[in-house]
Amino acid sequence: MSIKRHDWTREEIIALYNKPLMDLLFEAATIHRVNHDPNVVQVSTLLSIKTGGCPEDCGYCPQAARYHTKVEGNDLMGVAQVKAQALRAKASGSSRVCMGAAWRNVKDGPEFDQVLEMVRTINKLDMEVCCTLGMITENQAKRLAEAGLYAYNHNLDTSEEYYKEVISTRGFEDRLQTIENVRKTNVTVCSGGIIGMGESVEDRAGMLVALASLSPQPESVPINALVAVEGTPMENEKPVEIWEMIRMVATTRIVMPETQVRLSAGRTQMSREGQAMCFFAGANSIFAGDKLLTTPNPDVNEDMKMFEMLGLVAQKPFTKVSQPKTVEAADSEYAPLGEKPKWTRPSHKIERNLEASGKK
Ligand code: SAM
Ligand code: DTB
Ligand code: SF4
Repeated sequence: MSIKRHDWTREEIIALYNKPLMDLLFEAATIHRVNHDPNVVQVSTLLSIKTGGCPEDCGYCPQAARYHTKVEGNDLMGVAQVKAQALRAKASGSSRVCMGAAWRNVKDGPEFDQVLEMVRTINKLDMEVCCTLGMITENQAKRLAEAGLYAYNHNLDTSEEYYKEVISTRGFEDRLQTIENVRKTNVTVCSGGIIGMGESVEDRAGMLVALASLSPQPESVPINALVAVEGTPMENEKPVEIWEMIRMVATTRIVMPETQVRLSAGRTQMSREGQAMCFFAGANSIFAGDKLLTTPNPDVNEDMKMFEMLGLVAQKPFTKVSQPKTVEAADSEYAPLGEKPKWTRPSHKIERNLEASGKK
């Protein structure tokens, strides 16, 4: 029943997604219970360590410099500030800190060295550390691993076909390459996507085919509902219905039975009942804290009440994979290579992106 398959077809996944809801829920919940404790939910806290001013044109993103959003950009945070925030997250019950930077890719130099120090600092607090910094090379993945990184987040976001309607400054294959680079280390892979960007059910299934066919499958898969931010090309997308979220979570659970499925962006629009159905359908992770990267997230106390009401408990750190060791900068085995990899720049035209950037 919960045999892990890497050869799911798009048609099979569409058929699952469109099943009568009660059948879909029952199948997903059954698989969930075989592979996980259904009353345990992993809690991550996001921290935007470098906000805004990003050169990419991701159509959903309020941090892309070219769109006229209200996001105020910030330089890279200091290590002490990151430590203070991590301690707060730990005190409020988070087992993981996920640090996000509005970068296209990582460049070797003092800023990356500073991020490595943040990783060391948080790992020493006995919390799982995740980073999402854009594209990285194998050498950079190894340096992150050596610092004690637990997970790297790099979303496929949607199907390969629809990706071309969302982003023109990089290709889908770059995303896969970064995931492959992370896989050359012991760092776990976190990769998922967004629903509600105007994509079809076929595209949602296409993304799940791509994720499920990775071998090994990602250890965690965030499912985000688009947060339609004013000024982005997707500002007028209609909100994702709760039923779509439940179906997407359940389908993800069935095709990736062992992964942690994360109920990610979009929870402010979901009722407790809706979220409870997502947990029943196999979601077993959330982002907690009143902010995601730049947009609001439910209040921590409200989430605590929800956990109490549902009898859910927060997962302890390093439950699934043991804690990595931290090697100090002075003892590092890897020197920065200063590589300039040739990530693709397809630069095809996406009308709504051009319109929103006012460059048409
Ligand atoms: N710059 C890096 C990158 O793109 O890989 C890391 C940060 S980026 C903000 C991380 C992820 O946040 C994106 O891949 C996307 O899935 C998600 N995201 C960004 N804006 C979003 C939005 N408005 N709604 C939902 N998810 C969003
Ligand atoms: C993920 O899949 N979702 C998070 C995290 N990984 C980095 C980010 C959501 C961002 C939502 C929009 C914002 O707050 O800027
Ligand atoms: Fe930049 Fe990441 Fe936002 Fe794309 S999703 S614009 S790469 S911060």
